[in-house]
Amino acid sequence: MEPNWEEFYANQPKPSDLESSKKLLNDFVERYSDGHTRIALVTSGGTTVPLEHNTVRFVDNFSAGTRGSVSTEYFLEHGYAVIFMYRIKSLEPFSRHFTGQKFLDMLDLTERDGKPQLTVSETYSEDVAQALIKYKSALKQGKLFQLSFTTLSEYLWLLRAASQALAPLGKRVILYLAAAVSDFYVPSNEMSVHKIGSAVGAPKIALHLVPKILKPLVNLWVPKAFVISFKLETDENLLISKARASLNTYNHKLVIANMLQTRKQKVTMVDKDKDYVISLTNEQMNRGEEIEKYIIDDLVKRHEEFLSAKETS
Ligand code: PAZ
Repeated sequence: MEPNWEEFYANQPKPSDLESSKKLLNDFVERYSDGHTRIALVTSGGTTVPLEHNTVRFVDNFSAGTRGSVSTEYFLEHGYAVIFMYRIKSLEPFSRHFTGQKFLDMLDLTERDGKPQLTVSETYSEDVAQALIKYKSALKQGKLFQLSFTTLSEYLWLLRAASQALAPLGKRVILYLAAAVSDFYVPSNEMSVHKIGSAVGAPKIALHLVPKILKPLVNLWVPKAFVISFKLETDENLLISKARASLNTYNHKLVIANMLQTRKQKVTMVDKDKDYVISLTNEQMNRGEEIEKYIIDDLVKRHEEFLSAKETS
């Protein structure tokens, strides 16, 4: 049986800084009560599920935060203001371009008046400058606000707070739920307080189902927003049917379906009436093109249509 989301929330520990995050969210949203700027809430990266209260071990997943961080850059290019809700230490917009590099290899030292002077190494300076210009410009215009989470419960509390803060902006809001959120968790009252020991043998840990948060999100928290969820599968035969089932159950606008193995090259956009593929050729991949550019181009058009459509109710 599906667990009740209200009971579930009541038993999830609140992040200690939730109230200050809510204040920052409200301040950000307030800036866009101008009636025209479009706003995207992008969730990104994976959630952890702690196995102990004093957490040494946790269940995690593969998500690197590529989808969310790249998409954020393209939303900003289209003039959107973005709340980027991301897993700590996963990829972030703009700095993601340098994540594969060794930080110290990107720097050079010179000397002036006998003192060491730090510069960006010539190999990287053009790319760093480009990324920095865009990042600083987004911050200066107040268009990018970042919020971070690690655990499933932190994610869920922040998602609810962000959705509720955005609700007054109605149809101008896109929720782009790209984070890989755990479907399972260990309830607080079943969790070991201290590090699970091995002296008594292998532990038996029962994972419980997390309720589907899309339900209250779509129906109660942001009923007017353009909500997009993602569906990840490893078995191609299930992908589209599961995406469609999710749409029919939660009644949101769109599911972006992707396979673990090919997620950087191909996605399927699934709505109530149709589905279509967005993909990159091998040549585009080799040129370093990013599928998120095409996903966001498509979404911006769809959001535009959604905004100009007459209310039916
Ligand atoms: O973060 P990433 O770029 O490595 O992966 C992106 C993704 C596969 C997590 C995302 O596209 C997605 O499908 N998110 C939802 C996953 C889910 O079905 O829970």
